[in-house]
Amino acid sequence: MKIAIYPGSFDPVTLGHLDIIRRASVMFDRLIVAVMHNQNKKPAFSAEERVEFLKRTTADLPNVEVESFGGLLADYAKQKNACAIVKGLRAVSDFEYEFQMALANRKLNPELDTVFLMTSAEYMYLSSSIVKDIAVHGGDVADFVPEGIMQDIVRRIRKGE
Ligand code: COD
Repeated sequence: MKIAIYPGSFDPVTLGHLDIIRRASVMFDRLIVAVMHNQNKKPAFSAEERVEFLKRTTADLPNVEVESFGGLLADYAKQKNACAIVKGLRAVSDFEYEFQMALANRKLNPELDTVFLMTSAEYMYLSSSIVKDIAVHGGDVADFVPEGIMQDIVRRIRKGE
């Protein structure tokens, strides 16, 4: 069984993330979407909230699971018996950072390869930070986040709860 992990902050999940999840889910037998800690980012949503948004958004994908993990991705992949990490690439600016992480992860776990999926053109500019910025200033995020969780994201960001 080919198991892959799609790790990220998902703070919150966007249509760009969902596009990668859908495309990766047909490439592997099991896809584990892992909400993890990025030491360079301070999340706006708790890990539990991010997992819940992702679970609701991927409920129609039977081979996709969502979990959170607080440690090293390379260890988590070993624990889950995963053969690959899935990452999305939007632009050249993503490449350097992702390249560095892919090599570090393979050094930590030599059996682990990283598979990069190119963004779909319509989501090239899209990030969780842009969604939060638009929502906090009262803009419409309907084209950027999955429909089923949009209201919850907006309510939560505007109230700052
Ligand atoms: N289109 C395509 N792909 C996209 C889009 C889009 N519009 N938006 C985001 N993506 C991709 C990103 O390129 C990334 O691959 C993935 O989706 C998740 O994105 P984010 O922004 O939610 O997540 P990041 O980049 O903050 O995630 C970083 C990790 C949490 C994966 C990283 O910090 C990590 O591995 N942490 C665990 C600790 C660890 O092992 N550290 C050592 C790493 S070498």
